[in-house]
Amino acid sequence: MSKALTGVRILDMTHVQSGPTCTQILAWFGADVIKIERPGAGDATRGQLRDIPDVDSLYFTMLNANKRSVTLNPKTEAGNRIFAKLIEVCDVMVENFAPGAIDRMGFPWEKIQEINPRMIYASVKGFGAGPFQDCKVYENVAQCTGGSASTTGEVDGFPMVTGAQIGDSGTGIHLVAGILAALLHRERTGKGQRVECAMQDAVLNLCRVKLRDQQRLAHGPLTEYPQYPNGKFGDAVPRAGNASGGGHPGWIVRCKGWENDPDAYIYVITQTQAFPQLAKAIGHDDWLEDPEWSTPEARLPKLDRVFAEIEKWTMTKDKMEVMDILNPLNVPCGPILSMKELAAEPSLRETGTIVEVEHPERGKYLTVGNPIKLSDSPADVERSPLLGEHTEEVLRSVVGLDEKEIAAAREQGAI
Ligand code: CAO
Repeated sequence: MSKALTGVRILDMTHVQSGPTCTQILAWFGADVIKIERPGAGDATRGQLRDIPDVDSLYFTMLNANKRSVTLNPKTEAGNRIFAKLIEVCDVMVENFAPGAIDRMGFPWEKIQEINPRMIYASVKGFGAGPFQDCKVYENVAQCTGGSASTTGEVDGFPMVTGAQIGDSGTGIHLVAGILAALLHRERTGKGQRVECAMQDAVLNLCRVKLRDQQRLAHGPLTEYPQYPNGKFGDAVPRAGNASGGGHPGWIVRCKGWENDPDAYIYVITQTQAFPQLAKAIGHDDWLEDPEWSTPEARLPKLDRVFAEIEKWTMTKDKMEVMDILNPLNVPCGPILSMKELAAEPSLRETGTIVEVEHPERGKYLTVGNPIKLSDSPADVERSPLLGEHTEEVLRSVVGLDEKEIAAAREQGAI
C-alpha cells in the first residue's frame, strides 16, 4: 500500500515538542522527514527526563519516530551551503525555534523563496504578531495565555493547566492541517507559501466554547455551570470543575474502590433523551413522574443532587461495570482510565494507537502511534533515529556531496 505523502520531503528544523509532533505525523503519512540537529548536541529533549543513562529519552523517542537524523550547523560556511541545497530539494520546511532564529542562520523567508519558490515554510511560535511576538513559549505558558488555564480548575480554586499538551501537540496538529492545505494549493498554483501557527491561537481555538460562554454571560448566568443557581458569576467565564461544557449536564462520580484507587471514577452525562433509562438504572423511577425531576429545566438548579444520587449507585459498582450497564442504555459515560490501563489496553494495540517499538539502545518502548487512520495508507511506526544516524546517507543521496566534500564539512564542524 502506498503512503499518502510518499515523495514529499520535509526539512525538519523542529525541536522539543510542538514542531516534532507535526513532522512525526507527516512522517507517518509517508513523507521523508529529514531532522536537522546541532552537531554533538541534537534536540535538547534527547537528554531531558532520561529514564536510562546515556540513552535517548522517551521524550525524544516518542516524538521523532520515522524520521532521519542529520547533524548540521547552518551557521558554518559548509553548513550554510548544505542547508541552502536542502531548501532547494525539499518541499516543506518546518521549524519552531525562537522568533528570528532561522533568520539569524541567514535564511529569512525572502531568501528561502528565492532558493525554492515551491517551498512551504511552516513555523510554530508562541504568539502571533503583537506585543508578545518575540517571547519564548513553552506548553504551560500557552495554556495560560490561550484561555485554557483561566477556565480550567475547581470552581473556587487556582487556575489549572491540563496534562493534555494542547499548547505543544495541539499546535503541531494545527500546523499539519496548514501544511497539507498549502501542499494542495501548490498543486494548483506551483507556488509555496508560509504557514504560521501561534500556540496562543491554537489553544484559544481549542477553547472556542469558552469564548462562546463569555458572550453568553452578557445575557445572564451560565445555567450549566456549577455556579448556577447558588454561586456567583463575575464578568469573565469562570472555572467550572468537571461540568460538561456542552448542552447536557455531566460530572465525574466515584465508583467502587475509590478510597484506594485514584482512578476509580466515571464521567456520566445526563443526556435528556437517555435520562429515563439512567433514572431507572439507578433506582429512581420515581423521578420520571415527578415534575420536580422529570424535565431538564426542573433538574437544572439541583444538578448537585442529581449527581449525588447517581454517585450513590456508581459507588456500588466498579467503573467498568457502570460502563457495561449504562452503555447499552445509551447513557454517554466514560471511565477515568489511567496511563497504566491505557498502555495495557488490547484494542488500542490492535488499532496501532499504542505501539511497541524496538530501539537499538533502549530496547523495547511504547509509543502512541498515529491517531489519524487512513484506510489506504496505514502508518508503520518505526523507532526514532540516533543523533546523526543518517547524516552521510542524506548528504550523499539528497544533497549530492561526494566523500571529499563530506570529509571537508566534517572537518569544519559543519556536520
Ligand atoms: N546548528 C546550530 N545552531 C542551531 C541549530 C543547529 N542545527 N539548531 C538550532 N540552533 C540554534 C539557533 O540558531 C538558536 O541560536 P540563536 O538564538 O543564537 O540564533 C539556538 O539554537 C537556540 O534556539 P532557541 O532560542 O529556539 O532555543 P531555546 O532552548 O532557548 O528556546 C523554545 C526553546 C522552545 C522556548 C523556543 O525555541 C521557542 O519559543 N520556540 C517557539 C515556540 C515553541 O515551539 N514552543 C514549544 C516548544 S515545545 O515545548
